[in-house]
Amino acid sequence: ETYRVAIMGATGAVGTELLDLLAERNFPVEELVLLASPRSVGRELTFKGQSIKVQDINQIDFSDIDLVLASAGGSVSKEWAPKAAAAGAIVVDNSSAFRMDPTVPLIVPEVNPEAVLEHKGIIANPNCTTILMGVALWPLHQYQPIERVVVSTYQSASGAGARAMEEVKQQAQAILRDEKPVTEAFPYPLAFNLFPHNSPLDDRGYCQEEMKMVNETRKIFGVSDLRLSATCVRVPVLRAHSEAINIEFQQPLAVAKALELLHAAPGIKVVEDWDANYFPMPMEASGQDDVLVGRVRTDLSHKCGLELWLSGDQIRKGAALNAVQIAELLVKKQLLKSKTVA
Ligand code: A2P
Ligand code: 11C
Repeated sequence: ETYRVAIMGATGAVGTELLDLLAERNFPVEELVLLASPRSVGRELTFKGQSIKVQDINQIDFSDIDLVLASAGGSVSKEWAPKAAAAGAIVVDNSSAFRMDPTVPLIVPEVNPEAVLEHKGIIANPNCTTILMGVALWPLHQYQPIERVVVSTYQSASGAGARAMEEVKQQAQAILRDEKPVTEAFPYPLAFNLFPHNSPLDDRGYCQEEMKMVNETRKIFGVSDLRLSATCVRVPVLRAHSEAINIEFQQPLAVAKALELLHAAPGIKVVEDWDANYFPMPMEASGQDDVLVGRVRTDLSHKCGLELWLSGDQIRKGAALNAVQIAELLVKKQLLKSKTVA
């Protein structure tokens, strides 16, 4: 069975990666429909050597589409995902619009694949930092339940989209020429700088990105009172996010056991060479499917604590790859139906 697939936001950083992943993983595509804003209409993108024109989302009849992979931002998803689902398509939505909706499954396939059975037309893809952390914590949590997590993130420009990645490169060039860096996508210069994630702050002082890590992880893990505190920071890295994670378990977990669990877990590559001081780096994580995890050590301040460090490709596992894996799960569970098959 092959499917009519639409990519919403096909011209963006995640959209173009979705296109590559569908080809690379040989997803059973019958027809690929590329959607973006009216700005991009007529642009051509390549899928398996074939050139496809980008169409205006306003001109599309979703009743012909089986699967929508959406990555055009929250407001576009809020408007279009329910319409596409009402027309009988299944929407895997990369935006934050529906993640905390109790009727919408929020899925990391390595963690809670069974949630796919509950879908009612829309499935949410978690925030990138949540996905990367979830992949690393879940195998440990299943063996030794987690009591509390404290995480600090080092987030690349790619999390803010294609234009933001371009902006950092231009800022770096401007600074090297002793010129003033231009800021449009970001509120402050990011090249040769860093700043706390600039999503809106709540009255306790946490930004939205930090609360996504708290609330989404609770939902995905099915632990509604999981104790987690995050500090999210944007760093001048082009692609791939990193995270320093302090985990307090209910009982002590030996480093050797944690490493054994991480080695055996899907979606993880353990990267550590202590003699060489070599651990996960965003530059090496870029383009890889696995989350790179290393520097696993006992927290010297707590007998039930472990410290670890990870880097993962924000555009791949943090967004596009996770969405395609959800689509593959739908196919595997025979939940995706082709409308063209009688
Ligand atoms: P466009 O390139 O036409 O602006 P990124 O996250 O890299 O910034 O990408 C955002 C994606 O969402 C792009 O493909 C962008 O298309 C698309 N997009 C943004 N606004 C809209 C809109 N109002 N309707 C449809 N697609 C949109
Ligand atoms: C960032 N995680 O790196 C954000 C971008 O909820 O999907 C994606 C926001 C989201 O800034």
